Amino acid sequence: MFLLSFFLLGIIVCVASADNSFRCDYTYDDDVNGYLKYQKIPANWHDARLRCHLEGAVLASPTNFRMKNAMLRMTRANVDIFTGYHATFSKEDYHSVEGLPIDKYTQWAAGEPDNWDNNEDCLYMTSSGNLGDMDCKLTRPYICYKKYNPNERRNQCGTIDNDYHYYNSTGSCYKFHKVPRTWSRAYMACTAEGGYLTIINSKTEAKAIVEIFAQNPAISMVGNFWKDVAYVGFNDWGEHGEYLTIEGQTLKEAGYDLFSPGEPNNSTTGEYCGSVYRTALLNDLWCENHYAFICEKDPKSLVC
Ligand SMILES: [Ca+2]
Ligand SMILES: [Ca+2]
Ligand SMILES: [Ca+2]
Repeated sequence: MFLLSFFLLGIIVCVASADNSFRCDYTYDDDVNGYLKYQKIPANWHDARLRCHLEGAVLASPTNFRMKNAMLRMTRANVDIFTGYHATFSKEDYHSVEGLPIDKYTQWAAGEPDNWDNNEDCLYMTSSGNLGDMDCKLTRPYICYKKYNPNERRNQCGTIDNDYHYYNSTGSCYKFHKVPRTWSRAYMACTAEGGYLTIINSKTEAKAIVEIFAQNPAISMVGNFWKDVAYVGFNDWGEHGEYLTIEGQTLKEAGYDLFSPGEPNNSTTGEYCGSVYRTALLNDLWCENHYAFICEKDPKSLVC
């Protein structure tokens, strides 16, 4: 009996971990050979696409009968959701974000598609499974989809993203993002990955930052942006002077407040966002410009 219980428990644990091998906020659905997540907070289409992408998934589209039904199982009554079908690249040429054309069995909602005011390039799906076109700037809930890949496993940082590396010296994992973003989008990217914009808590952690930069020389980054600086997790809320971490502590309270000489200088037009130089010395920076950034992640936290 004991052995049987143990065996059954083993099966349950196995199934649970298989279900959660991507992220614990996604649900495995055998019908679609992958994981789905209902994003209940409405977003405009471009933000919806980006959030799914940053979570390691894609904005889901009803590309076949099974996918449509799986999506409808998650959709609430009388709520329209955004799909990944769009014509934002070329008017009327609707494709999913994976590049698939609209399923030939698609049923349209009454009067749709009508490209009203010549301003409707994104497709929604009603809770009865019919599609319509709408303004991409409006907001709707949406679903993200991640296809199952047997070669992907969570690493010691609790994510399938192998750009996260564990540092013994700090007990944290870090990812240096070479694709530059604004501070706000950098914040979004780190959060979507289950981490946060790095908070430097000690001189030891500052040393880790120097090492991380060293592994990401300017020449390894593509694009025309300043490559000797990266956004991290502090900000002064558009005031000037009192910097707080994204957890609300002063830099001193957080454990590290060494600015580069002459910084913070609130350079012309205003610098309100936190960054760090290759030296690990801090700097204030223009929030709206695009720079590299460093995410930090607690290895014990699974991506949720
Ligand atoms: Ca319409
Ligand atoms: Ca830290
Ligand atoms: Ca500055």
